[in-house]
Amino acid sequence: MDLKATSFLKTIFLLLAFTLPLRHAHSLGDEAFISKSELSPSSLLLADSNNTIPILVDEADEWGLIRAARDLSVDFERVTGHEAMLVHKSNKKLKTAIIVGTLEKSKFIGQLAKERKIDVSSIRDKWEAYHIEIVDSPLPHIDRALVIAGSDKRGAIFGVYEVSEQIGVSPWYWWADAPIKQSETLYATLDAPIQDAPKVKYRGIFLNDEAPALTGWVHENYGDFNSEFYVHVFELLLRLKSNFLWPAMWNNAFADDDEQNMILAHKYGIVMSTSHHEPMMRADHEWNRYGEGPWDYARNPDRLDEFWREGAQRNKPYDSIYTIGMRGQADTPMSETEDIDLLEKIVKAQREILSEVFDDRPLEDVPQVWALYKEVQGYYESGMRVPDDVILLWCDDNWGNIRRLPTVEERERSGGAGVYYHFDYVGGPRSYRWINVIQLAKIWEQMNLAYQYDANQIWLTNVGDLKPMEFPITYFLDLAWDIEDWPKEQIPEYGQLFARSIFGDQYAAEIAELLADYTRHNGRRKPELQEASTYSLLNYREAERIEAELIDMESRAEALYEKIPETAKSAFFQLVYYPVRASSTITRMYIAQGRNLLFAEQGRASTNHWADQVELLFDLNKELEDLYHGDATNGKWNHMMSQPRIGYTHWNNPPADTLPPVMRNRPNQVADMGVAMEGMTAAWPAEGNSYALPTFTPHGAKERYLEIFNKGTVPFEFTATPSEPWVLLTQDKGSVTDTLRLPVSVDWDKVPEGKSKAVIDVRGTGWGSARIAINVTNPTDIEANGFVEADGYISIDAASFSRKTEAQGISWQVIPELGRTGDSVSTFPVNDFSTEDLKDAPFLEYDLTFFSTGEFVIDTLWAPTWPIVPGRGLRYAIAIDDQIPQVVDLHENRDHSLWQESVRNGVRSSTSNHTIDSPGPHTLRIYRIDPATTLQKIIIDTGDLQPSYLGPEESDYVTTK
Ligand code: REL
Repeated sequence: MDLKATSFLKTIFLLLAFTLPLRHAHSLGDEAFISKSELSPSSLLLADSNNTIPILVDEADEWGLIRAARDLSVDFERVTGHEAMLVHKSNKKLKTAIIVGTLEKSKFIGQLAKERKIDVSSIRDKWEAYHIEIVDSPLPHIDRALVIAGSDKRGAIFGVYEVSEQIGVSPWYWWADAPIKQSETLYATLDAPIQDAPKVKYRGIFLNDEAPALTGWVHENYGDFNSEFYVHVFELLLRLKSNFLWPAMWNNAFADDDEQNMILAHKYGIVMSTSHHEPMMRADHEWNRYGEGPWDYARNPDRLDEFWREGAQRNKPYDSIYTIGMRGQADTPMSETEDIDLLEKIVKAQREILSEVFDDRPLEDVPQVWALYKEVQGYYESGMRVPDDVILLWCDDNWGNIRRLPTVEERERSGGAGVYYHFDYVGGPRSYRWINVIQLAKIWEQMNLAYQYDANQIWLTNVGDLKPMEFPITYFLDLAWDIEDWPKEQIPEYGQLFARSIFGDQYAAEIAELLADYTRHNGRRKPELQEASTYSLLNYREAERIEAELIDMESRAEALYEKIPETAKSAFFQLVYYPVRASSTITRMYIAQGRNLLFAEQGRASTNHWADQVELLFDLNKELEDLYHGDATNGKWNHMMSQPRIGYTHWNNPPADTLPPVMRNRPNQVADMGVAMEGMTAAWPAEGNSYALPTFTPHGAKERYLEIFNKGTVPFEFTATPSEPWVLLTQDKGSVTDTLRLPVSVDWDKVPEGKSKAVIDVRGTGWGSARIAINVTNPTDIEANGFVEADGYISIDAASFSRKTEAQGISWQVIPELGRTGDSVSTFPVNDFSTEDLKDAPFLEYDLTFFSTGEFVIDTLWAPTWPIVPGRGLRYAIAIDDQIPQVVDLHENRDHSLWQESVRNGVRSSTSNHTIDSPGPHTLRIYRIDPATTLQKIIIDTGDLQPSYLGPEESDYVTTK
């Protein structure tokens, strides 16, 4: 090949390189550009056993960037043992360097750009963008450099922390003691530049509901919520590529408590604001400290104006977003009635203050936000408006379901919109403040809606005490950075990437499973809402199954804890072991309480054993907390898990965990038989009862059980005799000390066709015998196809559809891991259109086989999503076969108690009635009408559906082909 041809190819390559879409780096993804070994000859050595590459940063550059570069230099020491020297001038000794700077303030970056050694045209003027590239001969005396250029201060800082994470320092190295991934050598390998920039402008957290846990810890370590504490928060946020904070406000006033709080936030690069009910950068508590007269604009406008003016003046030098509007103090409505005139007057006054204070810039350049929280959204819906340049902050219902998103017209507003979300909440129907109860998939489902409807100016989430929310915080902020990098199909993988980023490859898959399992479990029903009767002890072996899942989850966590290297144990405890074991302990305690109460009613001697179990598990909850506060974390996180979570009786937590009430009895020194059976509270012998096991059908439960138990303390012998040869028992006699579970099944080869009856006669102590009826239905002549009716129901996981039909470019798609029992389905792309004409609607089909006929209720379980668009519901249509589809609006009845029920249960149930007049195969169709309807489960009651929390497990699926 001649020289000309090579240079032609090179030109083509360069052209291609610059027209290719930007490569994005996301630390958890697969675009790693730093490795421990030299991956290619063009790799740049960053560190070996003797030296670490120096970091060159212009002294004139941003203070916050120089500070972050210093973090990077220390991070190198953490990883390699050698700090990277921070230098401000290029000199002969350098040879190679990491050059860090902003486009505007770094003379080094400026020179590189000017000499076209880096092409930063596509990040210039962008918000928080960065460019990373290996450059040959970047500056005199330097042969090669890893260049990190930022379009602005934070862009450069994020580039620096991207490198930090890739060399082996997790953003959680301090806040969760994530182990440093030590390495003697480090190389950068990039064959093309990496450029990245966020999709959401302000991405942050709200430290809230912060006592007793965070407050106890802060007081012990820092005395107060001062700058010594806050610098740790700022650093964490920047490492997570976040830029925005609502500070702790329960007993504090960020700017007033310590002058350095605000100064350092600004210098670090954090944009501060105050929560939805704290206007004009003034904390609620500042009014308690300095305010005169009532917090009431109608009566006290002058003093309030003055108070707010001081806030604006104080914050003028600092990056801030001004909350405008007014609510009552401490998160209460401003007044009993909507006083729109007054609120408009308040906003007008606040904006006047801002334009006077910020007389050097147009008012639209002073970021302002109006939070449409709780009753304030009502003001908006009743017609109140603020000027277009104000960001509208739409809020969730405090339970992770966004109430409303911008309409097409609202999306035209110049200020745009954002979302205030919750991982933690104090309020009704019940506070949840202790542990992480948030599924990643739920965050994705909701924040994807926010993204699609352009609520992308602010994404803010209430994280309570910050710990133990590390996992969902990371995900939320990664989605905020660029949700397009994280499609729903990657939800399961994210857990693995998160685990890998902290614990390395070896156990990532197992850890991810544990993270998914415990969050699914807590998402089913938050620990604070659980009680003895949550999971059914009688039906579908629900409590037993959940208990088995939990025990299995705990033993996996236990086994991993043993294997995890010493250096990672504390992090593992905080991020995995504690949340798994502590969450499991609560549920197991309530299941034990359920057994205790049931067994007391049945008179079992084992009642006391289950009372002891409740107490043991209650104590274990405290022991785990003590471990978190002490030995497992070397005492670093004392107080952090001190939030009470057991013994709620109304929305607010009890002052301390309170032992659930248990029953105790005093068994006699005799032998005294009782017989309980699956599905029944009453146990033989109890007055006025007849005893039967649930009906056996070929596609139903394969096995049922009797429990022969002792009411006294002396063992006894029993016999169990079935009346028919097709009733199978695993034993027909034996001895019982405490409880003996006797499985019962039927021999389908011998059962007659149609309906049959039998009896099991159980004889033990005392007079007479327990006679338990066995009913069997063995239908014939029906060839089953699809989900088969059995035990009086058909139960289907929504994602197990038999077919789906797309229409008008919209289709039903699976959202993995969303929901209480499996995956969910929703329609994509999310858009503004409802499919009013069902001919144009995408639909799902489920093949079913009924053995019975009649009027059946179909209960569909949906994510508790809000209709999002004003004046519209959340509709679907449902039909069996060619019956006329019924249109159902999930929000037809907007009764508050229904909403409460839906957030307690984590699903919104919706029912429709259908007539099945012939047995055999049928097809159920579910049509999309409105966007954002997300289906989890379908339960058809064909006459014998029993109460349970999650509904029966999925029915048998039979294929005829
Ligand atoms: O979750 C919320 O947004 C509210 O409960 C809090 O912001 C509220 O202001 C509360 O902490 C105290 O007043």
